[in-house]
This record gives sequence, structure tokens and C-alpha cells, in this order.
Amino acid sequence: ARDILSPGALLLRGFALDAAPDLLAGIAAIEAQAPFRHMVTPGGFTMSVAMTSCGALGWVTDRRGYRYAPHDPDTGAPWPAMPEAFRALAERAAAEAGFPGFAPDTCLINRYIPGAKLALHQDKDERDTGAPIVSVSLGLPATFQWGGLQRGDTVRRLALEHGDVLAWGGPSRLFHHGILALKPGHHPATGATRLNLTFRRAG
Ligand code: MD3
Ligand code: FE
Repeated sequence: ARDILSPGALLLRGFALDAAPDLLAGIAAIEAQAPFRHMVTPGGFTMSVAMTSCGALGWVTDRRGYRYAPHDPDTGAPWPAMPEAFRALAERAAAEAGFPGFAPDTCLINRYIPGAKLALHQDKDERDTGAPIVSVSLGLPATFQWGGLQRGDTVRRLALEHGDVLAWGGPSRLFHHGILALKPGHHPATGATRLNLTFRRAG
């Protein structure tokens, strides 16, 4: 199924189901090199979502601000390479959503445990917001919230499940969005957690 949420925003339900075992194996390999960590926002809050990255760049935050960096600040090493299965899935999903030729240079991996959440925000740390963002949900379901360009725009809710893929580009690229506190549960593929892969062209 291919649902249009707004112009440039598409939901591809189950698009990543076949690739999910490869994606989970890739996450395990990445996490062994670049462990998940709870980063601190510029305002001094520790994020409830644990994060790591792969690709040429990784998204980081600390008291100095949000940015993309070529090295993992925790180890000093370059971020692990983006697995081919990750890149290929993101490119195929973007093409399916009407954005051919998507070449992500970073994949942020978000790990949620029950209670973890991501407040409403915009993704605007990328140099070129002409490229879309592709996001893959794995494991426990979550309630996704999305509004519009303005912080005060009406916010809608959507349940995201294992294997669902979202693509955001064009007029929807800078829409506000977030994830409500994860409910406890068990998923056969990920146990008591939700994992999210977010592919971007950042550099
Ligand atoms: C709408 N992650 O890492 S994915 C993030 O599920 C992030 O972990 C969430 O928001 C997660 O920044 C949401 C869905 C998503 C990702 C990027 C978007 C929605 C978006 C960019 C623009 C508009
Ligand atoms: Fe985001």
C-alpha cells in the first residue's frame, strides 16, 4: 500500500519487511563499532532515544549544538560504513515515492524503549533540503505525529509498524514531526524495543 499523507509525503506500508532481517543484522554490526548513546541537547536535556549512525556523516548533539560530524565523538573513529542493504532499500523507497536517484550519506539509527519519545521538531540540519528523507520502522509500533511547516499547524497521528517506510520530500520536507512515548510490549524481531532508520543527504 502507498498512502499519500500530504504532497511529497508517502507512507509505504510493509515496504521493508523482506529486508528487515538484513537491516537488523546491519544494526548489530554497526552498534558493535559505534554503540548506542543518549546524547545531550543544546539546552542540557539528555535524550530518551538512544542513537548511533552509519555512513560518511553522523548526526550528533551536545551543549554546543546539533550538527553532522564525520567521526563518532565517543570513540574518535569514523562512523561505520553504510551497509549496501541499507543504501539500496532507501534508494528503492525514495524512487517508489517519486524521488529517483536518492543518495543518502548518513543513516541515523534511533532506539526506543518504553517511555522514550521524540518531541515535535523539524529536520533542518542538512545542507541541502532538496533531497528527501526516508525513514524505516522496525520492531514495536509507535505513534507518529506530524504537522506542517508552522509549529502551530494541526498535528495528525499515525501508527507506524514493523516494516513501514516513510518518505518526506518536496513541500513536506520541513514539516514538524515527532514520536509519542513508546508503549511497553514485545516484538519477535526486536524484543522490547523499536528501532528507526532515518536516511538523509546531509553533506
Ligand atoms: C517528517 N525520527 O530522527 S521518523 C528523526 O521514528 C526522527 O525515530 C523519528 O524524526 C523516529 O529526526 C521519526 C519519520 C520522519 C523522519 C524525518 C522526517 C518524519 C519526517 C522529516 C521531515 C518530515
Ligand atoms: Fe526528525
